[in-house]
Amino acid sequence: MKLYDCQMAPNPRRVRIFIAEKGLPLPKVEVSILDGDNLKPEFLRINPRGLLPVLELDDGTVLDETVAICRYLEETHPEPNLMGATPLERATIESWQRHMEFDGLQAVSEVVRNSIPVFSSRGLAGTTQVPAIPALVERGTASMARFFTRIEQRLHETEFVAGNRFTIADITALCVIDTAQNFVKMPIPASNTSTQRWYAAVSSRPSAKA
Ligand SMILES: N[C@@H](CCC(=O)N[C@@H](CS)C(=O)NCC(=O)O)C(=O)O
Repeated sequence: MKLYDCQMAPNPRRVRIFIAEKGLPLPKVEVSILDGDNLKPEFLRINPRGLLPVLELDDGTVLDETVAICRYLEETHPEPNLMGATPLERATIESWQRHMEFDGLQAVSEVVRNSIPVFSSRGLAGTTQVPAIPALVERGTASMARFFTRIEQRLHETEFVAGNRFTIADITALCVIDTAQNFVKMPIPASNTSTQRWYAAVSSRPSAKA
């Protein structure tokens, strides 16, 4: 098994953190999105959409989509559980995981894709070349403000995003927040003390270095 990875990108990092939490040794092949290596024929033969991460199994089967890869790893390596142990817990974690994607990942991607010069002709991730639309930065910034408000409300009530333990929903949220901070200088608002408390806890886990 090997992971086609990109160190600087949030979706591959979600899988790296997931793998680190599981304690799995997994060889990685770095594909540079900034250099456009994901759009070259060698990688498009592996994933025609030109997107990362991709997990290649030993028999040559290729899995794309972050959550599909995590689902496969969860079922083949069940401990520690990161996606739910009972029907209700699985549904709850899935729900929060989707909130983090819709409210957070989509919002920060909109800001990053439409404001960073390297993506000026790559407004969409992957093979379709469209120009960035600077006006979308405003919408993405408003969405990020909503994300910060919603996650603060949630973390005021619960220790972790999906409840009382660390799950895939925390991994997604951490990757959203680090991308916002590192790429477009949108840190957690200082007054959001519950999010700050949660961030200190999850980012000090060894897996966060992945
Ligand atoms: N829904 C996909 C999204 C994958 C995706 O957008 N990956 C980004 C990196 S975070 C990418 O490959 N971008 C390629 C590009 O910008 O050309 C997943 O979760 O795997």
